Amino acid sequence: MIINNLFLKEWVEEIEKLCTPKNVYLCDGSQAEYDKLCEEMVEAGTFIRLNSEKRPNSFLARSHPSDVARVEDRTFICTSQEQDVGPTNNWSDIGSMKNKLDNLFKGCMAGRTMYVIPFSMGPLNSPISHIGIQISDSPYVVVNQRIMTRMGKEVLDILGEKNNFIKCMHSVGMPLEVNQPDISWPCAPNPEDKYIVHFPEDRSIWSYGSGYGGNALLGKKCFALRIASKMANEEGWLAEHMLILGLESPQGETTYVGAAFPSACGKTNLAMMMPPEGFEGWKVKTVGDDIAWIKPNQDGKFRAINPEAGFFGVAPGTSYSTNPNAMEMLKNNCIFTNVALTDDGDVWWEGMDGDPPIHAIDWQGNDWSPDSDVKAAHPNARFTVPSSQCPSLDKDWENPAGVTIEAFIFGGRLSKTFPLVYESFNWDHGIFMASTMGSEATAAAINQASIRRDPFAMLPFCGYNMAKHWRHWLDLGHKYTENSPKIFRVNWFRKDSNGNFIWPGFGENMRVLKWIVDRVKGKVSAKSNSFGLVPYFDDIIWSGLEFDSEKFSSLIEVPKNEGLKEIDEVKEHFDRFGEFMPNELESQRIELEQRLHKEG
Ligand code: O2Y
Ligand code: MN
Repeated sequence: MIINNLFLKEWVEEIEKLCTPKNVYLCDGSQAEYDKLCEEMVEAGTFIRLNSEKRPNSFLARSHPSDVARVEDRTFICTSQEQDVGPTNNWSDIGSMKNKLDNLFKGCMAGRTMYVIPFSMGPLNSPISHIGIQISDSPYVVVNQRIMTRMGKEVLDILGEKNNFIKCMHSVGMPLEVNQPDISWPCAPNPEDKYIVHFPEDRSIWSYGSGYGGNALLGKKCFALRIASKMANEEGWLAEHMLILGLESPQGETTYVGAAFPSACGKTNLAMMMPPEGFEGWKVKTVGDDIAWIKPNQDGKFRAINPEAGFFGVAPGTSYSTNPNAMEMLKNNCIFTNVALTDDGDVWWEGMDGDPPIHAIDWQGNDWSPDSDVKAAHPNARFTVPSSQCPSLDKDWENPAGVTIEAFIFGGRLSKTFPLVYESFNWDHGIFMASTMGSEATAAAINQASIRRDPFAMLPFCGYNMAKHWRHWLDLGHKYTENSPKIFRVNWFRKDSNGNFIWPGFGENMRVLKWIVDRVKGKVSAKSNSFGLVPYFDDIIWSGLEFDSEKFSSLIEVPKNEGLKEIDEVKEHFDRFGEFMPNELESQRIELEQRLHKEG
C-alpha cells in the first residue's frame, strides 16, 4: 500500500524525520495484518495467547504498573487564549507546548516501527463520521484501533485527496538504543513524562509516554470527545459522553435514548441491559456504550451515531448477573488488558460468576490465590471487543443516518436529595439539570462541596470552555424546538436512613426507562415537584418486584432543606464560570429556589 494523499504523505514524512523510526508501515486494516501483529506481540511477550478452546483468537496483555488508566492531570488543551478552555481543563499555550513536544518526539521511535493507521470514527459512508490518521509506535495500539474503529484501506479511499483528517500523533515514549532489548510494555514510567495534548484550533492530538486506553487509542476520548466537542460547537452538532440504546416494545417500536453517566458508572451494563420479569416482549438494543455524535437533520430530529466500532469496557464486575450480553460477547476475538490468567489459559477478574480460581497469575504476572491480599485483575482492567459480537446490538447501529434520539438521560451517583427519575419542565431546565449533575464527593474531599460536579459527564472530555458547551446546548434546543428530545435525570443510588440502597438497580432500571418512553410517547402524565416532573406510582410497571408506594415516595421526594443546600452549592459551581455563564441557567437556579420556598 502506498500513500497517494499529498497532505498525508507530507505529514508522514515530516513525522518520520522527527521521530526517526526503524521503519514505517501503512496499516491496511486486514485480518491477516491483525493476525500477524498479534503473533509478533506473542513472540515479543506483549501478548499471551489464551487457550484456543476456551477463548479462541483472544489475547492477554499486561501493562506496565505505571500505565493503567487515563492520566487526567497530564491531559492538556492548548489554545491561543486560556479562557477558551475554561476553568475545568488544563491549559497550556500553543507555542511552548509545541516546543516541548518537539523535543519529546525527536528520535522517540528509534528502533521501533512507525505505524500509520487510517481510521474512521463512525460508519464509512455516514455524513456524521470523521476521519483520523493515527501515527503510533505501538502494535498494541494498532490492533486495538482495528477493533475500536473502522480502520485501514477503505478509509484512505474515502479520504481521497482531501486534507480534512484529524492528526493523531502517538508514541509510547521509549526509544531503543542499538541492540537494546525491548520490554513487554514500553512506556515512559514517570507520570510527569506523559503528555496527552490537544490542539483544537488545528485539530491535532499529541500523546506521549503511555500505551494505555484513552491515552493511546486516540480515536476515543481525545478525538471523539475532546476535539470533536469543539468541532461540534463550531458546526452545530454534539459530541457527547453518552451511551445510545433503543427500547423495543413488544409491538416492535423502538425508542432511542442517549444517556450520560460519569466514567465507571456502569454505562456498558446499561447499554446491554436485559429487561427483568414483567417486561416480556421488551428488548434493550445497543447502539453504543460510551460516545454519541448527534446532528440535528433537516427535520430538526436529533440523529445519533456511535462513532466507535468496539467496546473498551471495564472487566472487573462484569458477570452473567450484571451483564450477560457482555459475557456472551467476550467468548472470542478479544484483547484483555490487566486481567488475571487462569491455570487453564483463560481469563478471570473480580466479580466474575462462580468461585474464584484456586490459583491464577495476577495482572502483574505474579502468583495469586483467593488468600492473596492484592486483586487478581487491576480495577481498571479492560476488554477490547468488536461491537458486532454484542448479542443485543441494534439493527440500526451502523445506519449512516444514525438513529433518532427522543430522550436524553443524565445520571450521577447520589445518596440523597435527588429523585430516582425526573423530567425537565422545558429545554432550559433540562440543560440546568445536566450542567449541575455530579456524584457524591468521596471522604477525601470531605471539606469541599458534597457533590463533585461532572456536567454532562463531560468534565474530563469537553475540549473547550464548559460554560460555552452549556450555551451550545441551550442554543440547539432554542433552534430545534419541534423535535428536540425530552430531558431526564436519573439517580439509582438513593439510600435510606440505614444507609441501604432503596432502589435495586441493574435490570430493574428498565422500569424507569419504560416510564421515560411512556412520557416521550405522551402515554402517561407526571406530577410536579420542586426538582421536576416525577412519576405517579401507578405509572411504573411493578410486576416482578415488590415495591410499595411509601418506599417509592422516599425515592422521589426532595426534602426542602436538602434542596436549598443544593441551590447554594450550584451557585458556587456556576460562579467558577464567570462571564461565560449563560443567564438562562442562573435563572433556572433562582426558579428552583422559588419553587422550594413555595412548596415548603
Ligand atoms: O482508563 C482508560 O484509559 C479507559 S477510560 C474509558 C474507557 C472506556 C469508556 N469510558 C472511559 C472513561 O473514562 O469514561
Ligand atoms: Mn467513558
